[in-house]
Amino acid sequence: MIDLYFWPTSNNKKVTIMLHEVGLPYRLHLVNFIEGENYRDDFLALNPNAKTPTIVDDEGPGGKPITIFESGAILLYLAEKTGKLVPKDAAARWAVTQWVFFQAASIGPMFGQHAHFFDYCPEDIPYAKDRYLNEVRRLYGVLDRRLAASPYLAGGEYTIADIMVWPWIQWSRQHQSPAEWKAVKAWYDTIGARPAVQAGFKVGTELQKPGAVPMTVEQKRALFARRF
Ligand SMILES: N[C@@H](CCC(=O)N[C@@H](CS)C(=O)NCC(=O)O)C(=O)O
Repeated sequence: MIDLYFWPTSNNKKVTIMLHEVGLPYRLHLVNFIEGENYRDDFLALNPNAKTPTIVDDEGPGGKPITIFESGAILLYLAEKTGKLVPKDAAARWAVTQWVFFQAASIGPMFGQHAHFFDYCPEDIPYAKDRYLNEVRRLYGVLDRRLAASPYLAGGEYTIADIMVWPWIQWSRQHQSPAEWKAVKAWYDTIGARPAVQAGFKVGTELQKPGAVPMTVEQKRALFARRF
């Protein structure tokens, strides 16, 4: 059985979507990082980087338990464990790996900083807003050109590369128009129609309802200005 340490965000939803796609059962453990639960010793023992998602699979390689953090590594692990959502052909597999890294190294950090400076930063910093909005726009362009030429990110098949990126598309929050990025929009709708994607994305939504977990200015300061 897989234990998933989770809070409902885009990085975490990649893993719930994947688990629903491959049909593996899992136990959900909420780690409320707004309250700093990710800095508890028991969680740091699983992930020294103090971030969700993190999984523990008690039936890892050789039948031994394994702990994995970083959503990209988790998806690669689950794909290998189940033989699903990564093609067997070596060249096709490298295409998947490349787009998985692209999400982890570019989309995640840049879209994340955009969200930080637009939605959470207690100060208005026009330079930072402009820098990250520009990066978000540039990356939508990369996705759009790719998806105009290929039905899925890594080629002809739906793979974990698509699962890495899909939960990060948030049109209005990112100040992007589906009418401008037509290939991204078509791909987004195709993937969003998959029952496993809908089931995985729904996990934890009750915690995201406006007012369900309101973040105070103090919590924002504690979360983003933590010092060690
Ligand atoms: N690159 C990591 C990013 C993980 C990450 O940033 N997780 C956030 C939630 S989306 C988190 O746990 N933040 C808590 C904190 O920074 O204190 C991944 O893809 O798993």
